Amino acid sequence: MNQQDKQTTRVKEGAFHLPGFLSLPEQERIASLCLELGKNAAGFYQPVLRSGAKMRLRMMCLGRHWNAKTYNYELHRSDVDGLAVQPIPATLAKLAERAATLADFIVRPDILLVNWYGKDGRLGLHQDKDERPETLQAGIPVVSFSIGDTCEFIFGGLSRSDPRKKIALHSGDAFVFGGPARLCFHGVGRVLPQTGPSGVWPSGRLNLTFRQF
Ligand code: MD3
Ligand code: FE
Repeated sequence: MNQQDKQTTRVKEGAFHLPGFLSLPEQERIASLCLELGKNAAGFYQPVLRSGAKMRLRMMCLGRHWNAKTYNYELHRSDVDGLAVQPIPATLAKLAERAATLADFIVRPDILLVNWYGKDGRLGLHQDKDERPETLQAGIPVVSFSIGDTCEFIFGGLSRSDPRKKIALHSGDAFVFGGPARLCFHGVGRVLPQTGPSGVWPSGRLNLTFRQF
């Protein structure tokens, strides 16, 4: 079965779920690339928020670094170790552009946040609004790839108190959030241990979010 035969589910206006977008070989390739980059000096770290709370995940930013203290993007990791960020591999950016196209969006990703959730990994309800105002206003999408263990993805509306839905994100799934859904609240609930394809990711869940600054 090729990608043309797979479905693109519109979850709400501007929000698209592409189950099985990544083939198993693509997942393996992305996983090993992220593992390699993650071992470098400017690799994975555990972000500490301005509240002093540690985020319940390991993060690695490519292209630009998301500063967990200021919520700004920068070229050096000034809240971590001052190291320069590593570039986004062009092959990965191209894959994200292809996913966006299937949802009728155009994006040129220049930021890639790689999140590694362990078995107790979580990400509280939030909006992604630290990119340029022009990007947000134009509704240029965020593209996400999930690899490894399944998680419970939570997404709501434009207000924190809006009703939420839960969707299971499986290894190989892509999600595209743009247009009127670009500023929807979302988060990650439970990660379901040992649910990923064997031998692809060491443990837990890997998530890649491609963004345009
Ligand atoms: C909805 N990551 O890195 S990906 C994040 O699974 C983030 O690691 C989650 O939220 C994760 O900021 C969710 C799906 C996703 C990504 C971006 C969005 C959903 C989104 C942007 C706007 C609305
Ligand atoms: Fe987010």
